[in-house]
Amino acid sequence: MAFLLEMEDVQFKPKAYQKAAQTIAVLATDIEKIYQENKLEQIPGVGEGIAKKIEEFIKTGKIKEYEKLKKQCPVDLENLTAIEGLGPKMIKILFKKLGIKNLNDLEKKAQTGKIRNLDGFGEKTEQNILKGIEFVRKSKGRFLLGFILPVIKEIENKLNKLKEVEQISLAGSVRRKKETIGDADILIASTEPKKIMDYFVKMPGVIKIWGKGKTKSSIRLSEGFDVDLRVVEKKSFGSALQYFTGSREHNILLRRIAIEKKYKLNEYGLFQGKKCIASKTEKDIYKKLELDYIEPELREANGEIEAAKNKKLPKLIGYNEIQGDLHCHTDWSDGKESILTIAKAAQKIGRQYLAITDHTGSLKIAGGLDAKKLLRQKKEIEKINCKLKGIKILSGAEVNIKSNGTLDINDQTLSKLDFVIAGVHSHFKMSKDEMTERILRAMRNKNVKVIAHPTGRIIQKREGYLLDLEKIFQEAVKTKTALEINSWPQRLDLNDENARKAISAGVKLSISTDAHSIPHFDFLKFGIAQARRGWAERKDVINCLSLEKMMKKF
Ligand code: DGT
Ligand code: CA
Ligand code: CA
Repeated sequence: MAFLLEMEDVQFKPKAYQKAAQTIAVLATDIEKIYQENKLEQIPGVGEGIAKKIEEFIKTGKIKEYEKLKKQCPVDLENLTAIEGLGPKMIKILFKKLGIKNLNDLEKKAQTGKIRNLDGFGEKTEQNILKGIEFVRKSKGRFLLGFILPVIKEIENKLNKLKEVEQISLAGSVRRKKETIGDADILIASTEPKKIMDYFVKMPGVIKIWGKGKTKSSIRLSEGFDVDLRVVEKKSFGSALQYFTGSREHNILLRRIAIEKKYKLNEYGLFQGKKCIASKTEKDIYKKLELDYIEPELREANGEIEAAKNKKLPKLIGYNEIQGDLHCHTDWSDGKESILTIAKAAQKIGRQYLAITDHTGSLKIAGGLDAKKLLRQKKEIEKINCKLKGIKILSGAEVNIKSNGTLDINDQTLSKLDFVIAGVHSHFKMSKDEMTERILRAMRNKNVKVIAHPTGRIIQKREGYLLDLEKIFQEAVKTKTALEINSWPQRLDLNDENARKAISAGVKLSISTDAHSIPHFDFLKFGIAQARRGWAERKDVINCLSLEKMMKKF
């Protein structure tokens, strides 16, 4: 509705629908239940008008106004709006002037140079559209780990309650914690596979059964992704887990090592002739191959087998080693909760410290703070620190790096804050040299302790800006600026590969959540997973340190 109304140039309503949609999407309770209790209008952002629409949808499965609007502009909104920089108003112009309804139409018109002549488009926009199409196509069919993991964990829990299940584990790319997932894989050990498969294919949420057998079944969930389930005997659980965790490339290298030793390795075990010499646990298998145990996050055929052979594997940072969070927002800018509320939540999950880093001045949509407000916030934080025990709240800011590399808050103010991070939030399309210079300059500001989401990429949405990362790493070491691994499932920036390069250049990382509300603290595990995939150890991460040590070093 928001998109369609915006196309019709309706004022205010699109924003209202968008806000309501965002709230509804993350409701903990089923909206039908809320409707039955007559409490729709208690949902934040849902007024009388939108409540009526929700009621209409629950009763009839349709919304008349939506159908009507859709007829006026029958385009594939979902895919067209997925293209970075293409908003509803532009999509309407493309439809009215060129009859573009979907990605294929769009591609054809862009390739033949038809778009550049439209008012307000130009050749550059046309090029960007073509890039955007390619990007959307490439990411099709894969899903964010952050989207899959909660759903698949719930299924794992349900299956685990069946009495026939002796052992269970997630496998495949979900277990390796890749940022995007093709399908989810689950492995079970049991002597009664049939009962498990019967249950699996009939679970609520299953919309398609691709196959059902004794050892393997495959389904699609209403969320749109597929789940493969394999059931094996307990005695080969370890070898099956190793096999189905992958990656394929890692397995190929591992089998090669087995062959060198005159063994045979498959999902049933490691064999010497006909004799099985390891199969119960993964550890047994790696050990018999004279390798140190390799954590799933490292199994990408990126040198981990060589390192395991030479006892040179990193001792990966653990999922419980982060002491403090160095990036979060409150209702002073675009966050949801007050400082006190979010601070208490951080304390409850065991954080020793939390930096409040609200947006600043020039980021108007995010309700950015100016210098005066920042200092007022600092005072407020001092008061809160007196009230709270066991956690220290740091006053900070997420300042904007302007296109010339200066910051949008003066140095004098910044020097009064405890912890300043800086990020690029505008003018993404600069040349590589300019963008690199821009960030280098920000790092040279001695108040800046961390560069937030350093490459600016959004998974499946936009590529990072052009950047000479080598130079960024060198300057980060020189100026003692940490680089962030932002834990948002769509960001995970730095990514695994860049984190690994950064670490080997001697750069320190900050793994933080960028929480805009309390549930976002849960994202931390995705940031840590990405760091582990980047071979990060505890010592590489500044917020594994106690507050005193961290502040002394940075
Ligand atoms: P995905 O689903 O695209 O995110 O990636 P994976 O790694 O989960 O791949 P998937 O689901 O096709 O298979 C899960 C694992 O099972 C894979 O990592 C390795 C193993 N595997 C599956 N099929 C084969 C195969 O044909 N050959 C080998 N060597 N391994 C396989
Ligand atoms: Ca998979
Ligand atoms: Ca699979």
